[in-house]
Amino acid sequence: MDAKLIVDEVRLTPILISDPPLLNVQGVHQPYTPRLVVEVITRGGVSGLGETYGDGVYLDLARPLTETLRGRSVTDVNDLFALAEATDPTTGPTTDPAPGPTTDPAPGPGEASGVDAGGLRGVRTADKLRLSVVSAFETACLDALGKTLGLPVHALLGGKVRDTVEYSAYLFYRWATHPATGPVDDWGAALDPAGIVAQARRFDRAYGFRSFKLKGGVFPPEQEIAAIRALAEAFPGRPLRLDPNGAWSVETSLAVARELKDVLEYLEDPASGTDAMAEIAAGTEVPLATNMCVTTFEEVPEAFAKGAVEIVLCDHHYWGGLGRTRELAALCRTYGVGLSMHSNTHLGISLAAMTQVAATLPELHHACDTHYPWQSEDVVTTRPVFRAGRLTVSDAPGLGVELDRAALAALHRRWLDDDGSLRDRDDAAAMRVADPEWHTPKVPRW
Ligand code: GKR
Ligand code: MG
Repeated sequence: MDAKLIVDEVRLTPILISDPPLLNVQGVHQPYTPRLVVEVITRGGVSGLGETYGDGVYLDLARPLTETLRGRSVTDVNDLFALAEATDPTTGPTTDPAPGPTTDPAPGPGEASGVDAGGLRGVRTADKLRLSVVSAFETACLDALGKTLGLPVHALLGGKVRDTVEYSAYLFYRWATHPATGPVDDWGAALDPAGIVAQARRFDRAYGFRSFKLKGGVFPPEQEIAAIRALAEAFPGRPLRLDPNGAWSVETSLAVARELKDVLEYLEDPASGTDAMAEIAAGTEVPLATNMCVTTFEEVPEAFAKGAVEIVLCDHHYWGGLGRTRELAALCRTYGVGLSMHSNTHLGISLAAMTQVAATLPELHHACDTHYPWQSEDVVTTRPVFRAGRLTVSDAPGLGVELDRAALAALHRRWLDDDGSLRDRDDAAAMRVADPEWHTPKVPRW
C-alpha cells in the first residue's frame, strides 16, 4: 500500500452553526445547530474532509472510530462499517454480522417516542446513528484519496453523468427572530400563504430554484393547502412538494392529496409508518416520497413490496456514505422507484459531497433538497453559488472544497462555550423557549 495513503491523524471538530427559527412538526430550529467536521490526514500530508450530525450521540461513536483508523489506508472505505460496529460503545463488538434490527439506544432529549428529535427521519436506531458517523469518515477518506490522486470524488465513484446538479428551494414557515437570541437574518417571518410566496420569490430571485418544497406539519392542513395553492398561482407549472414529516392521518393525507393533486410533484411523508403510507399510496395518484419510512436497507423490502413509496429521498449521511447512496440508487432503479435527495441543516462540506454523489446518479430525476441557503456561516473558504437553481459539479481533486480554519475554530469555540444546552439538537426544547407548554405533538396530529 502506498504510504502516502495511510491515515496519520484524524481530527474531530464539533461546532455550533447559526440557524434561523425554522418551524417543523417537532418545534423550531435552535439558534445554533451542532455539526461535526471530520478531518482525515494522511502520511502524504493531505487532509480529507467530512461533515455530519454533531450531537453527543454521534460524537460518542466518532471518537473510538478515530482511534482505529490510524495506520489504515484511505482506500479502505468498505471496512469502515465493521470498524464502526466493533467500536460502537452502545453495542460493542458483535459475533453475528448478519444485518437485522438493532436495539435502540436510550432516547435522547425530546425523544420519548424514540423518534429522532432533530433529524425527523423515522425511528432512531443504533444502526442509523452509526451509519451517519461512518458517512463523514467515508467522505473524508474519499476526499483525501481524490486529493492525493488528483481526481474529483465523482471520478472515484465511477464518474459524473451530469455537469450540474439541480436543487430545490426549501421553504419553511418561520419567525423573524429566535425568541431568546434575536434576529439572525433579514428574511423576516413567514407564517401564512403570502409569507411563503414572498419567501419563494426571494429564493427564485437569489438562486433561480425551479422547484419548491414547503416544510409542513406546522399549521392545520387547510392552511398548508392554501400555501401550496398560492405557490401554484405565483409559479404556474413549477414542481411543488409538501412535507409534513408524518403529521397527518391516512384520511387527512388523502384529503390533502385530493385538494392538491393537480399541482404537486410529490407529497413527502404525509403520514408515519409504512402501512399508513401504503394505504395512502393506494388511494391517490399523487406520488408519495419519503425520508422517514425508508431510511435503511432493512426498511426497503417491506416498503417496496407494499408500494408505500414512489420516490425515496437519498441522503449520504443516513445511508452510510456516498458508496451506499449509489447502492440505494441501484435498488430503486431495480424496483422502478424514483430517487430524490434529502437535506437537513448542513454546511459546504456536506453540500460538496451531496453534489459529487448526485452527479453520478443517472436516475436522479428530481431536484435535490438543501438547507444550505439558510446557513449564513460556513467552514469552507468559498461558498458555492447556485445559478438557475443548480450547482456546477466540481472537477477539482477530492470534494473541491478547502477548510477555512479560522471559521472552524470560531464555530468550535462557540461549541466549547455552550453550557451544553445546544449541543444536542432539540427542536421541541427550542419551541418551549417561546411556549413553555409545548410538547412534541403525537402523530397523527391532524
Ligand atoms: O430541518 O426542520 C427541518 C426538517 O424538517 C428536517 O429536520 C427534515 O429532516 O428536511 C427534512 C425532511 O425532509 O424531512
Ligand atoms: Mg422529508
